[in-house]
Amino acid sequence: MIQTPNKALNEWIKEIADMCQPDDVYLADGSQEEYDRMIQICVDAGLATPLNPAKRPGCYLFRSHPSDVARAEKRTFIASKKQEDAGPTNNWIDPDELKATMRGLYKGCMKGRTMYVIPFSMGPVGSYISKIGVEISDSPYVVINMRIMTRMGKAVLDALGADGEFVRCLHSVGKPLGPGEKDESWPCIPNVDEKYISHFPEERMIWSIGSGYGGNALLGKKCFALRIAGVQARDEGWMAEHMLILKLTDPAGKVHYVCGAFPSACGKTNLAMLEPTIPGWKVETVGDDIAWMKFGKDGRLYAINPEAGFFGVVPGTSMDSNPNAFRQIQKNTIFTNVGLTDDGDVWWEGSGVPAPAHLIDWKGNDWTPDSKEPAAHANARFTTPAAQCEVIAPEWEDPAGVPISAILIGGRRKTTVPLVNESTDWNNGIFLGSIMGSEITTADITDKVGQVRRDPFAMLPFMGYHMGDYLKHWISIGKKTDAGKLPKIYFVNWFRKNDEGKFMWPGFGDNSRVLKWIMERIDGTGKAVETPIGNLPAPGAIDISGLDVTEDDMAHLLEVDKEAWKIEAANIRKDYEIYGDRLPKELADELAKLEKALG
Ligand code: SAT
Ligand code: MN
Repeated sequence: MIQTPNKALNEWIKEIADMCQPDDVYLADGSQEEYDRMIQICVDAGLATPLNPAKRPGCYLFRSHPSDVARAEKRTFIASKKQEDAGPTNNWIDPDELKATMRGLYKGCMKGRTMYVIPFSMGPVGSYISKIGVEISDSPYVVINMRIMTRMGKAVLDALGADGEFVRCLHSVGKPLGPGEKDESWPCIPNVDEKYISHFPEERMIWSIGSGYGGNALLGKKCFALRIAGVQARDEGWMAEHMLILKLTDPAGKVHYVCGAFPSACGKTNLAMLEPTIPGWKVETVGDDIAWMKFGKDGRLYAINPEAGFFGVVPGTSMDSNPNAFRQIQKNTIFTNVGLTDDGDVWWEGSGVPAPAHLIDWKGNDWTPDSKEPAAHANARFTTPAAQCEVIAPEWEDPAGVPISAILIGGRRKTTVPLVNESTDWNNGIFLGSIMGSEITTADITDKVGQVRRDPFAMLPFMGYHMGDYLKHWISIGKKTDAGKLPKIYFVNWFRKNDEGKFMWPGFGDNSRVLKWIMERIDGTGKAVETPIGNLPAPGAIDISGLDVTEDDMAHLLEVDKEAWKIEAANIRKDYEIYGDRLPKELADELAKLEKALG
């Protein structure tokens, strides 16, 4: 059995090996040589295809099992000791019962496979904001991806030392091999109802089986860095949030750092790497998905990106939507579930590159532009090192983190919510965070049209505890420092539509115009008007020079429709019922204030 300097880790490795019965146990060192070897294992097994090095050097394509293409939300469990602590938005199973079930599934599940032990750090190794985890997995795909997405290997083990603490992350694809048997394709448990992605918050432990994909298998990401870290953050007085981090520099060279929480499919990665359309402004990227924030000695909140890579959605990534990501994934990138062209390159819908006459689609079938099915799965992903992003901020790995001036929050709202709205104070900002979400668009469910699927701070799928307690935690964070040192919270909506159903705001690089106003507000020069919902840009305060948006459109984008907000407030009151007596009083007060202001 392998030995590490950490006694608790050694005991855990032995316990898991006894249960899962792998043929081999291997301790990952995080080296390039090891990464190359793991890829070769996948290539030799027929699980990975090397791409043409003249077109995409260092790039590989994986095709997952068609059943195993995204996070399995309904199979994601928060197994807190008490059901009420998981809250109304999570799936709960009693932890003893769940462990008994899963031990049954784990028994012998790694037969015929190697068990990889993967020490990793979320955040720069040794930063006071960082935390260590160890993932045990039987998937070389996981080893490869974890090396890109986290700091992984020997340096982490050294930092862990003899008695350091770590989060236990156990993962298996759930497909043991018989003697001489080989994988014929991506191994997993195809039946979704037999997959488990389980969290034991009190024990800071994650158990996952049956899926090899993304957030189900790369346990450092949503499972640890949001769900388990969320519980740690609550207990330790910091924040683990589903937020991008960007650095904004104005023409005079003044710098602000901004976090942003958006549900999936709202362009978070695009915003993190935005190319401003206003002259002299610059955006650089610190993170595209997760922010961990702690108070610095000066009483401000400092954020780190706990990840080391980007695991982004490929379809729709183009020179128009995200030129930085488009360039970044030209090399040293793992692609999962995109099309393979005949000349050994990859292709996907929304790339801006004309479709080739023939390719092999994500399912491994012949594909032509006449095919009915897309070439790439809608949730196809790239895994790419953050360090090779052309606009990565030089301080993105600063162990001290970066001081946050503003937090953006927002969803996809075609009505009601204006382009940008400044909260009046911290608790008002939390109120706006608690009501964010996207409209239910399935037009045929008529009684739901206009209703909003609330996704507080874009954390709905990533909560490790009771959502009401989470909002309470936000409120308690606001009491830990002077109000003036807290980031200002801005509610944004890039997705407002006009009466003809057309988007009114161009979005993408032009979102820099909204960022500019926000910076001006923080610096005390931006003009605003007070409204019942918050402070909105005064007429003319948003720079629309050179933009094809009329003053009329701007007025519409910045209108506060009182009647619509009255309906919204009534809906919020209904939606708040799920919290029961765990709704923080401060938020009930904010809602009452809004209702009063609307008259
Ligand atoms: O699969 S991940 O959880 O890593 C990405 C996502 O679904 O948001
Ligand atoms: Mn995300």
